[in-house]
Amino acid sequence: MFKLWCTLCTSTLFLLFNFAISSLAIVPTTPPLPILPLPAFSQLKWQQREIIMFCHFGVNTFSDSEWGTGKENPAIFNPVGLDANQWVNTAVEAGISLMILTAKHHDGFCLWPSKYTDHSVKRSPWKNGKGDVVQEFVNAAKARGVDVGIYLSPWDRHDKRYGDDLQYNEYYLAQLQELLNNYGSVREIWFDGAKGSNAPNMSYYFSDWFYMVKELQSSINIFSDAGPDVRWVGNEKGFAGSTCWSTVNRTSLSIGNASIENLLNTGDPRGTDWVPPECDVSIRPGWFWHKSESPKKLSQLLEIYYNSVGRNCLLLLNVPPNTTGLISDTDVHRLKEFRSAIDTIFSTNLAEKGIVKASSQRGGKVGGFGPENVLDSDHIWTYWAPRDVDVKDPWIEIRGTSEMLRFNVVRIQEAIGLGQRIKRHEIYVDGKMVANGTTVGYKRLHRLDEGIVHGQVVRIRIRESKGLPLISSIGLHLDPFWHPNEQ
Ligand code: FUL
Repeated sequence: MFKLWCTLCTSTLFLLFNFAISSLAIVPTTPPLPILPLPAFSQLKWQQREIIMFCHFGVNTFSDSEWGTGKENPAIFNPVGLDANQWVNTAVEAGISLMILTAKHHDGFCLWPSKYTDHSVKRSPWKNGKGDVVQEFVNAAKARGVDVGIYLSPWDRHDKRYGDDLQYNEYYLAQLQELLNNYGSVREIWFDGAKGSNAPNMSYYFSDWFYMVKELQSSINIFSDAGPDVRWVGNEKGFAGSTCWSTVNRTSLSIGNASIENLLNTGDPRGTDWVPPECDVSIRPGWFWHKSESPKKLSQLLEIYYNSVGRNCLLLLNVPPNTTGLISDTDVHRLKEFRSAIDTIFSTNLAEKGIVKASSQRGGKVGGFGPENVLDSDHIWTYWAPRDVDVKDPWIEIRGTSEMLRFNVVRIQEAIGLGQRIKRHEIYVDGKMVANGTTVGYKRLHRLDEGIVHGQVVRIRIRESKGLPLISSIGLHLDPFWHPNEQ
């Protein structure tokens, strides 16, 4: 009897204990609802690459031109020292994870032995016509874990089928199938908008092309003036608009239409499609290598970086191989300098030394959306969110000493996985405004006009946003290369 009584008591206590624990258990606050449209998985991955590399290479490299006529003799193509590993190593050292090769430029010469034309490496002396630059490029990239992208120029100044809509579109689709079926995974395809006078009425069957691309490659992003996955930024200087939305209405875009360049540059806050911009620019004046040209100065590359990556864009930097088939030492050197400058500026976040506070926070201390989330290393899925009612003038600030908080660059990143939201923001140091702007997006960098500032409280005020602002990262950095008075 005593034994039964004891057992009953123990089980009752156990049940009571469990009940108490479960009623005390903290249920984490749920994330806020997204604001549509949202990036697709492959677009989010693309955005986090920040800098990718273009390689313009082909007969133009040997004829010292930018736009070949299509009449080039394939015999001029002879890069005797071609080493795609050297291209890829150069990219890896610059922190680049995706490289895009011009498999065919406007001159129509193919860097792979296409079945559908003889105007290719097949008829060149390089490797006795047995070479395949696309294959060497893909192999080298794979060996170093770098992803590949392909540029296949729609405009073709060589092929006789160009100008006949049916025949040329069939030819173009056949080449797309060769490139996307035979070389493994391709992460970006670049559809150029240029079109020349050799057949001004030629129509490209973009819908057929885009369907075919998506059928053949599951994680690819399609780039063109009009997306669908990545849009052109509207210029070749590497500069996005100071307002730059990843959103736009795809129905307002078309390929090769100069009148939409402003829209491409800024995007549209009311846009119903997520089509973020890519800033293509060359490290040299031309896209192809020319003996007489040299790479841009470090200060110019940094200017481009702040105006592209620092304005919610991806930077597609062209670094063209030379006639030997190598990236020139001057360019390798400049890229190293560029990477090391970016690391010097951004590897130290002075905000980490301070204390972070905000106007309010969603949820409690545990599992909530507190301001401390802006200082961790996840720049997408952990973020500060204010309370639902804190919509009027939410703010977040870093407090420290003025020795600690000495900086000339402010970095703000939105949690774009839940939509791009911020429309207007301001930055104050000890109550004085030092910078302001409109959009933030994945990353917004402000180089301060007045140079280095220091203070005890750095406050970021979100003056206008679509719904609640969600901030995933904040950085205060010291850029030793930034001398505003000398620019
Ligand atoms: C342009 C082309 O005409 C240039 O030659 C270059 O390839 C650039 C990236 O795109 O439209």
